[in-house]
Amino acid sequence: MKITGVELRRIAMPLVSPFRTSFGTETARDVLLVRVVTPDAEGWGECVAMSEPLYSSEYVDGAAEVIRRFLLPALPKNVDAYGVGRALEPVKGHRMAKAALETAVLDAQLRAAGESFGHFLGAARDRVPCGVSVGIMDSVPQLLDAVAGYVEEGYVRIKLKIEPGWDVEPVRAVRERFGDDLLLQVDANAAYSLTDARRLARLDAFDLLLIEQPLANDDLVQHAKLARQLQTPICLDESIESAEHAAAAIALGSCSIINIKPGRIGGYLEARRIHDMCRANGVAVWCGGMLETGLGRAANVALAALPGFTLPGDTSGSRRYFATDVTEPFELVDGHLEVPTGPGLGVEPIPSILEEVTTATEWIPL
Ligand code: NPG
Repeated sequence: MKITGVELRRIAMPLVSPFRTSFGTETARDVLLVRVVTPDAEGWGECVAMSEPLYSSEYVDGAAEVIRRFLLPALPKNVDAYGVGRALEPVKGHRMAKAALETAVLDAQLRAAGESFGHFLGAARDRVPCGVSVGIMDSVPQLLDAVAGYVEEGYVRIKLKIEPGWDVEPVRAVRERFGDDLLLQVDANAAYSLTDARRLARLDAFDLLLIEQPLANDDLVQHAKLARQLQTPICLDESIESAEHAAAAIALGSCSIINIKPGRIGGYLEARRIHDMCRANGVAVWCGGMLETGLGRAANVALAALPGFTLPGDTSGSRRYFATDVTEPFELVDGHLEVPTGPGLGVEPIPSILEEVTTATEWIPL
């Protein structure tokens, strides 16, 4: 496939409410979109990097810079999605930037071939069950109201963000109010250390599906030690940046579940590799989210339909985050989202909305 050029587009997407995690509060998404243009089709990739390097070392200005300065010049004249990964290998790290570019190339390639992401990746179902991630709140009553709203909307699983000082009490309150049948899990975004093991073990009383990323990103050995002190299964997110990390974490006993975020690990091809490896090892996976617009969400929903995704993901409806999405909104039906079936991502940005939210564009001929 010959690429004519690439557009880097920045859009500003206000969130419907502030989203607080242990590492910061997001009130708007500053999103970098990559549009790859070929003679036959165009493709979109959404970069999941945040404005600041607080979740991981990547951030959106850095991702744009690395794409324009190092990734695009490394692309061969003729390339498909598999070739993108190979061509970008000499550039270390920057997986969020690489994922956005590879996804845009894959989308263009699939649109030209008339094949959907779901079909290409190996989706085994036409809709996926959806969970929702609930931020840290100022008070427990406020949290209970928020969770009640999501349960009402039909979400089949609730994930509570936790941090030291906001863990046992909110979890207890949600469990007491919504009962034992609610699928419930927590996410610490690396906010604890191994010395907190006894506090974290108090969460065992609440029959959680999992505790996500309790310790620092590079603490695989410490996670393995913690796993032996908890009954609640450990799930890793930030720690897993590649299939190699996933294999190491499984071998060490650092986790028994993995959150696969394609943006974090370099794209959907690597996501499928991790899925295949976990499935072969009996490790459950689920699809995480990074507050994506409909473009990123479409690809995540397709991935979440693979057979090894046995736990509900953070694949929420558009309105969980945005009053107006850039695509037709994803809407929950009976707690599920439908896997798009059209060519490529199966969704398009709506031109008038895209124009309205755009803050900058840059055309880079190849
Ligand atoms: O539903 O898209 C979503 C967000 C789910 O909680 C969510 N994402 O740590 O998993 C996470 C978290 C996150 C959000 C991480 C923003 C980084 C930035």
